[in-house]
Amino acid sequence: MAKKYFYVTTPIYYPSAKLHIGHAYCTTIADVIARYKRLQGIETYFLTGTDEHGEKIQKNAELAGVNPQKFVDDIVADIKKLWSTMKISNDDYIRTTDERHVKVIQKIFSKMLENGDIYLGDYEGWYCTPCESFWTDTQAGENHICPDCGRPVHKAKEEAYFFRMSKYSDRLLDFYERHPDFITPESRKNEMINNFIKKGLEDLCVSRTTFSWGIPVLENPKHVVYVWLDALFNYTTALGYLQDDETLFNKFWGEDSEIVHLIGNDITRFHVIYWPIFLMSLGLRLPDKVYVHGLIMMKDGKMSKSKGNVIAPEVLIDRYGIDALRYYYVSEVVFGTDGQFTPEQFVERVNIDLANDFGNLLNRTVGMIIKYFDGVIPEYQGTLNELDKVMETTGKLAIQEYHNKMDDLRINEAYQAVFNYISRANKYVEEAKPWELAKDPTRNNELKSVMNHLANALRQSAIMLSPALLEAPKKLFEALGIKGDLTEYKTLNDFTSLGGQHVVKSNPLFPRLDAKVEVEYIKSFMQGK
Ligand code: ME8
Repeated sequence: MAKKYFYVTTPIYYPSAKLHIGHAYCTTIADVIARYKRLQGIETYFLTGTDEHGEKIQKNAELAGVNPQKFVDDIVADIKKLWSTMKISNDDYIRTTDERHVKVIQKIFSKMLENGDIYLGDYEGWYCTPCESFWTDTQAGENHICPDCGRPVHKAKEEAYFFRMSKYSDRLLDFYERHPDFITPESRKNEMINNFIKKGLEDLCVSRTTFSWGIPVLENPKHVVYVWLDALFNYTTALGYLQDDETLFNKFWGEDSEIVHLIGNDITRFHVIYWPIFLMSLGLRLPDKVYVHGLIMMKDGKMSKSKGNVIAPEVLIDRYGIDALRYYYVSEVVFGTDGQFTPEQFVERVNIDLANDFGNLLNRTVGMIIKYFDGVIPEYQGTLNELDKVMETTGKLAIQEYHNKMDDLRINEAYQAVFNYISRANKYVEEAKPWELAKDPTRNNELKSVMNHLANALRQSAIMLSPALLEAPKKLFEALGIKGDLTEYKTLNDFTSLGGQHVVKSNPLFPRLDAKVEVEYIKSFMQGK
């Protein structure tokens, strides 16, 4: 049974550089899920934020010649601006440098010290004095060289805190067994069990003394808390955990809440091994699902600054609008497996699905209603013939499939179902041939029926598209003269009550793009410009 509340999170991103279309993908999918749940009347909380501590940020700040706080403040301002431009509907934005977070992490660390899960020991590794960094055997390699600066490293020992991971291995495996959907897709689970848990979990070093940009351990402030222990708890501190007001925490981290963490496959281990174990240590409930999405790759592999193949979301939004990018995300990337961004496919999605199939269906429907019925949508006539029946059955099935897939978080398949409905509606026009019906006054009711079914299919598609597309569905409602709010979700299954609205001729929802010009345009931003 569906739970009363829904809590969805994105990873908190490192503010070490500007975000790219990969980060925006994850945040957009979380946004689509949150909007969908809200439409269904489920009280939803959507969190995103930034992971601001650690050696890398400290070093980047040094390179930029500013203090770390100023460094992250500037990037975070950019990130918040991006989410606002993209109309991301997050309910809160957590920063690990927020005082509310810092204090809670210190309390958590103390609790874990008290319950014996964290103990003080020695960390042994290969140390690079100029870089002040420890490296493992593998990192230092056979020649014992610092992987960062290439200078020789030496064996060194240092006091550090450790977390007793091994104590929880059996409980974790038992939890996986009892919650088969915890890690989705399932392939990720087997990977984790075989590669990490079965090999035996080693105690985890959870403090550092080689740099200072982190949360100091209260009991021993020369240590700062390991970034992942610090970062993972953002999901609970943002809700008020261990703070004066725990109302949100009790609601959205309580048993009545469905908790979903959306992450990329680069950080699975932290979320499905460390995170549940940390929660067990504090006696807190575990999330329902860690949904591991695939990464957006470029033709030449991962996006990276040095390759010059990073593309910023703003480039696409400024030129094509947020709906085009959001649609690309929900349609082109198969949820759960890696996808590849190519300018050709981006332009094709806009042209074929949005401009041709969707925009054009609206355009021709409005045009015909104006031509044949003076712009007034005819009332529902019943299912007059086989074609009408097929349209309605297709609609019912599409709505059902959309819900099934959305509930399963198979977002691209859910939107495929909507676009199949739209394609069917285009085919219905060809088959019903309204232009011929219009020539025969005895068939006027059939013509009315076709127009009513088309307008309704568009109305229903707009509602289903509305968690993903933020502008086009509204414009579609205006064009069809529908006053109702798109969030009146209960009308989704309604096939009979549309009629009497005045349609309005408007600009195309999505102008067709000149593929050659636009592919070149996007490419010009992919060459590290
Ligand atoms: O790992 N395609 O932060 P991060 C799709 N701070 N998604 C991508 C992507 C791509 N090419 N590149 C990044 C961290 N992402 C930690 C997280 S959480 C407690 C701490 C998305 O800035 C994807 O969701 O490296 C990935 O898991 C996340 O950004 C990593 O962001």
